Amino acid sequence: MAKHFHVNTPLLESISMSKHVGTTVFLKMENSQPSGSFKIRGIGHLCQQRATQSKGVVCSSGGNAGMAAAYVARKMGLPATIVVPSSTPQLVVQRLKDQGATVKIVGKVWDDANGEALRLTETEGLTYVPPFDDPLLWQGHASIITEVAASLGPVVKPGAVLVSVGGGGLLCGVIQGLKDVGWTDVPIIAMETVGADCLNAAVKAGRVVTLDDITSEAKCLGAKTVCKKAFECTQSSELTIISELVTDQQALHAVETFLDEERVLVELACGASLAAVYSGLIRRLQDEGRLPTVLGPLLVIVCGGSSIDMKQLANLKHKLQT
Ligand code: PLV
Repeated sequence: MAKHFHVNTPLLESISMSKHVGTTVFLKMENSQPSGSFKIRGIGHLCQQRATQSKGVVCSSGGNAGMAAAYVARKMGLPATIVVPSSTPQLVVQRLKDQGATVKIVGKVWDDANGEALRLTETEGLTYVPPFDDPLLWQGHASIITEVAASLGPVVKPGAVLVSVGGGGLLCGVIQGLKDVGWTDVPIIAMETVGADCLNAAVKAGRVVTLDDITSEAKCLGAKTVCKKAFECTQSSELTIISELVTDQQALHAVETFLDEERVLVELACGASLAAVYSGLIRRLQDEGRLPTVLGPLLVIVCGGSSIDMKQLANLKHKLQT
């Protein structure tokens, strides 16, 4: 079997983003993974550890974890069942089917779909592939940071890392990676959209809370409850994690600006991170003294995502303007 399923993605310097933020910006292009997002790192690793003897995998997903599970299962010669909520766009359902997966649409949000995936694990004896809450996923995602460290070399260290947060798996992986390479003094800016803000709500409440509903259009950030580990990391003094929100409109504007300036189309979940650059949030954090005024290179994890094409972009524009 292959050593791993993900590829070593490009680390690109963005001149236009650097102009926006006033410091060098490096983009870790996870959109160029074979499954369209970073998810393949953790899910590939988890399946290699857990699914080699499996009769098939089942994954609950907002879309991208499912894309990764379907891709990995196909490469491993295993059947994949992907359970998605009804909010998942048809284009993702089709892309999952094109990967050879069986798709089940259950419930309104990811939490509902997850209930069905857990049920199938029990009744069908399938291997459960969680989208964000498992140490094996975090270990796999941590390779993002080890690759960045290898690309930057020993003398360059990021001033901060920008990540999007859904259920918190990517965040936990980035934390793990920063620890692995000894960059624990690098602050993380954890971005969510208003209405898919389970980490921010937990930070404000001082405990893990469950959102009533997901009202953001960034459905791939739409877990109602953040994983315990991600919340605990925000409470620990080992690393600095700054939890921030943008609106769907800001995330959409970021997706469009990124398309114009970098010629790359990513979904709204990723736009949440990019918006921190384009909306002036980084500069505000510097003004507030929460980030240093003289900031080292900003590392943006371009998490990617398959829930987007020109038609979907137009739909989102229409929805978010009214
Ligand atoms: N998406 C998960 C969870 O959805 C999924 O099933 O695909 N950026 C993109 C493009 C994503 O797809 C996701 C997660 C994230 C960021 C956030 O990652 P997380 O969940 O590990 O914090 C409900």
